[in-house]
Amino acid sequence: MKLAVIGVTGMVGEVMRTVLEERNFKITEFIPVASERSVGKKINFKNKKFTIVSLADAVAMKPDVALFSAGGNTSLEWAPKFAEVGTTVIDNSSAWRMDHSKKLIVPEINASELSKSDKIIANPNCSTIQMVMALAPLHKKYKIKRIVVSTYQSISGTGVKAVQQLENEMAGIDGDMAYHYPIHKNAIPHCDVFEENGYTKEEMKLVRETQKILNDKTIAVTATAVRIPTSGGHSEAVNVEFENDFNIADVKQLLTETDGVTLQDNLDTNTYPMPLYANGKDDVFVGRIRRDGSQPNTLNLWVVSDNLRKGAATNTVQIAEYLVKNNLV
Ligand code: 11C
Repeated sequence: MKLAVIGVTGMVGEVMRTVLEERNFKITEFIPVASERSVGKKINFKNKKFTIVSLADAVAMKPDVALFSAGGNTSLEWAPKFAEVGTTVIDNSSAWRMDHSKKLIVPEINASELSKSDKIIANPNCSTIQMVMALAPLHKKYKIKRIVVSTYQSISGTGVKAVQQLENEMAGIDGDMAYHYPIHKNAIPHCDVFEENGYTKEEMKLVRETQKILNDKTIAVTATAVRIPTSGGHSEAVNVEFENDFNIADVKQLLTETDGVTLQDNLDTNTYPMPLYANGKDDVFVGRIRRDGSQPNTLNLWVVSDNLRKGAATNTVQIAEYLVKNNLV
């Protein structure tokens, strides 16, 4: 397995290296790729040093799989060039997610859609992944009618500039701003750019990607995405209305049995998910499960996950693992 990581020096690229190491993903040749200014520099992977190469050089090396996390424009331009030489691209940007010819994959939910002919595979947005991980088993059993979600998103989702902004603000240092406003002691209801309809792109990803992954256009979704000064993961307050009634014990049992989901829900011990404790973990944590008494068949949940792990790097690596395990590359 010749594996390239595109955007290897970025925040997600770094976590991809860690996750590949932790999961002992079998690689015969590792090809680290980054922007021109990093080409020639060394990076560490599995206790060895590797030299960063350019995108063009990486295409010429014809990797079996390329994990992309270098932004939408790089993916749009370069993923097809890799696909043309036979590489299977797993792309972490938003570039291909809503393209009808591309699959949008969360392995625990819909990896079985994949075939050998999928040469560009899209990895969903972090806030979508953690929400559908919690909702997919419930959708199967009770059928979702409508989701109302509010997110509390980590600054690491914006990138290193935002992490630096918060550090500067906490230290009282003037510096570059990733956001229009201070993030320290603040909550900014603005993740990604605004669309014509008044929602942000991040909010619309929750709508469109959820329908695509759960393969059900009838699911109504409305979202408010908010950036908060935390770094360990995204949190989501999810209100979900089902066609069919449920009982809370069954919901908890179902989530306990779901791969990749950890139930943290014990009011007696003040147990519920929080980003501080999800940080560095691969699971999606679910708690505060309770019936919404204001209308029938409706449930409230609190969902937390490390946005750089299951929200990005881990999900991407899991897709690669699935391809290998099923002889699809
Ligand atoms: C955020 N979810 O937290 C974004 C980061 O579409 O892959 C990832 C953006 C994307 O701001």
